[in-house]
Amino acid sequence: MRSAVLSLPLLTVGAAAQAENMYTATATSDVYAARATAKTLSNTSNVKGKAFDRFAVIWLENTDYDMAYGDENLNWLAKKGITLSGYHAVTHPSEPNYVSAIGGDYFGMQNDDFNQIAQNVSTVIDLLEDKGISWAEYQEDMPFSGFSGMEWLNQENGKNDYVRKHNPAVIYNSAAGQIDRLASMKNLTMFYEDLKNDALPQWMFITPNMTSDAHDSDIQTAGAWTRNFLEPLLDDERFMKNTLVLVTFDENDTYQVQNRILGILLGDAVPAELVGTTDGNFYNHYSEIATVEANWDLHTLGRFDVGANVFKLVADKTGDTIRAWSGEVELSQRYFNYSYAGAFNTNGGNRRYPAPNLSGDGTTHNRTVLPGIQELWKDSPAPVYYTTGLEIPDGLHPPSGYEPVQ
Ligand SMILES: *[C@@H]1O[C@H](CO)[C@@H](O)[C@H](O)[C@H]1NC(C)=O
Ligand SMILES: *[C@@H]1O[C@H](CO)[C@@H](O)[C@H](O)[C@H]1NC(C)=O
Ligand SMILES: *[C@@H]1O[C@H](CO)[C@@H](O)[C@H](O)[C@H]1NC(C)=O
Ligand SMILES: *[C@@H]1O[C@H](CO)[C@@H](O)[C@H](O)[C@H]1NC(C)=O
Ligand SMILES: *[C@@H]1O[C@H](CO)[C@@H](O)[C@H](O)[C@H]1NC(C)=O
Ligand SMILES: *[C@@H]1O[C@H](CO)[C@@H](O)[C@H](O)[C@H]1NC(C)=O
Ligand SMILES: *[C@@H]1O[C@H](CO)[C@@H](O)[C@H](O)[C@H]1NC(C)=O
Ligand SMILES: CC(=O)N[C@H]1CO[C@H](CO)[C@@H](O)[C@@H]1O
Repeated sequence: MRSAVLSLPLLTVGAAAQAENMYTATATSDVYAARATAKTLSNTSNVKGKAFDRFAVIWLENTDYDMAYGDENLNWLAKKGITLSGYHAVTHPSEPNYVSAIGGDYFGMQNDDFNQIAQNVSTVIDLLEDKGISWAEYQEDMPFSGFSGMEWLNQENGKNDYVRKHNPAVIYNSAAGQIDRLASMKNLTMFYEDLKNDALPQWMFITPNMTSDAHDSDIQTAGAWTRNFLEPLLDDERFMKNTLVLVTFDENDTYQVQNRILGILLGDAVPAELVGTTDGNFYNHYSEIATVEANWDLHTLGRFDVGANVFKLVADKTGDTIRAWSGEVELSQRYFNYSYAGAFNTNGGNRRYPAPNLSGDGTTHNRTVLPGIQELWKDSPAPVYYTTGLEIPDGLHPPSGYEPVQ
């Protein structure tokens, strides 16, 4: 299937349309029963990129920039790569940040609820599959591949382990609505299985459990987990195949200060002369999509991915222009700590999904919107609020018509 977006409505009104609701049960007996039959896929591919051939993202939780940078183990990792000192989250709390990192918007979300984003909204998964690039998620302690329930507790001590709000793909029905895509949302046991079989994909999103990622613990625990996970992989040829690793956070911890977070780029795709350096350019979660688009010449989603800066080490090879923040309101006065209105804003306000901006951006790059997305949205009368600029809205500076309700 080249364009999943386009073919979906034709295929799925029957069985597969329910796929996103098939594995939502959280009772222990339901989980064990589903685990026995759920499908697991390990797709691989080898599509050359301009700056890297594999992208692995690890997200930690709720830590202010200085706290993260001050952690001994994260600092050790930072010295092996590039420190991103201008990386910002897009809002609070967790879930909308995860959602933004693959879909190019958070659609007004200001909660961690059981949200399901409409099937006609695409993610980076559509863009990757369109070019035959394999992908997977690895969610620590997810009980089985494709589990879509709210949470799964540690069966020994009852503590939080896996949570849906930290699994971006499962929240989008365009991903969770297909069995083969659910089968690529796996746990960390499967990461080690895939590593052993030399069957890791080219794009992966890794979420440690609620203790490992600092959510229920502290930055020392998360730093130690991350180093413990990555250190052996840095010398593992099954993992390092011109690989770029991004370690970052969903959001800053202090809601009243700027939502700046630590980003660390490392891996064998980082040129030797950049190891130990700092890149202070403005990035946000949308840069994760833009960087992948630039690297593999993907189409775009036509949302905030289009204007986002591509990480400089990649932009240097793709010809993308890095821009500085030039909004009417200067960056130091932007907090990104509060969501505008939209489909998932439970405080009210305009609930309409905005349409993607279908005109390509010939000013900063020449990528075009995925043809399947163009086809679906070309006649849509829905408002468009996506510019091609770096400057994105937030609750205090909302898109016109999407002012938040307190
Ligand atoms: C991980 O997922 C696999 C595949 O669904 C499942 O068989 C296994 O039991 C899961 N592992 C853990 C630790 O939950
Ligand atoms: C989280 O993962 C770690 C290992 O990465 C494990 O030791 C721990 O038991 C898991 N769950 C909890 C609740 O800590
Ligand atoms: C897996 O690979 C097959 C064959 O290349 C492809 O049709 C399918 O879209 C891929 N699925 C995922 C989830 O990557
Ligand atoms: C966002 O930050 C500003 C500046 O510190 C503060 O006035 C405002 O209360 C914060 N908003 C929320 C929702 O935390
Ligand atoms: C986009 O393509 C047009 C036409 O080929 C060209 O003039 C323009 O310079 C390109 N823009 C960028 C940023 O590459
Ligand atoms: C996309 O889905 C939403 C929610 O079902 C719907 O309101 C909207 O009209 C759809 N847009 C298009 C272009 O199909
Ligand atoms: C959509 O993108 C084009 C550039 O490609 C831009 O000129 C236009 O202003 C954008 N639309 C909105 C609503 O920002
Ligand atoms: C701009 C920035 O990094 N924001 C802040 C995140 O929170 C801590 C305060 O707890 C600040 O020190 C950071 O500067």
